Amino acid sequence: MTMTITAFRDAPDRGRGLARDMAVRWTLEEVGQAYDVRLVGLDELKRPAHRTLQPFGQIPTLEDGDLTLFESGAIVLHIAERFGGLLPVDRHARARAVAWMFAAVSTVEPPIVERSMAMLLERDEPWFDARLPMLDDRVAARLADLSARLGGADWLDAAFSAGDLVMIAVLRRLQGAGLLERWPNLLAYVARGEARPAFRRAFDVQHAVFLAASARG
Ligand code: GTB
Repeated sequence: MTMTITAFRDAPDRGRGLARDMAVRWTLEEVGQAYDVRLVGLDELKRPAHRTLQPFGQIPTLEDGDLTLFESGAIVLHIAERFGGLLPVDRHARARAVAWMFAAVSTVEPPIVERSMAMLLERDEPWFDARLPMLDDRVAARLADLSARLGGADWLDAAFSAGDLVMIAVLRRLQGAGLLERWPNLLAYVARGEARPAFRRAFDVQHAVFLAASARG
């Protein structure tokens, strides 16, 4: 049975693939699984019907037969475990790939989200200019450590894995922030991920949703 995911009908990122359905789409493309997408309007997110799938009224979700899942990281892990190619067979390497997934969502992403939320909601506050450098520093501290660990390697732990996929999806949220540019190896790492055919396919499909919505006006 074809899996179904949910994504925004009207993407607030204007089709840049920054919302969290992108990691799920990319994962499905990497493992070669066709999927259906149910587009959800912002007004539908907090309704009971959607909350049965996602208790916090957010996207993405996954329906895979009898299984309904929320949390993009858990969804990526489920797909990567079910189909081959994104998690190493070696037990230790597999555990390390999962650790990188957790590192992406629980260590690297929080300061990035905090900064994005401040940019979105606090720009007009009188203290914003004083707060921004502190938010930048918190993101930069994570990026510096990640850059040091990646060094000159292509991927975080030998072959490309779900750990890289989630990490790159997280780093992409820094687009336009002018922070990633301080670490050329991280810029190249993100570009390497974005050059993967599976990424391109996932990106184009979600971008088409934005283009169709724009055409409707
Ligand atoms: N931890 C959850 C997961 O990983 O699945 C978080 C899910 C989440 O944050 N979903 C967001 C959502 O549904 C969309 S992705 N928000 C609506 C709500 O909470 O009411 C976050 C996102 C939104 C917009 C941009 N953007 O415009 O660039 C980027 C990322």
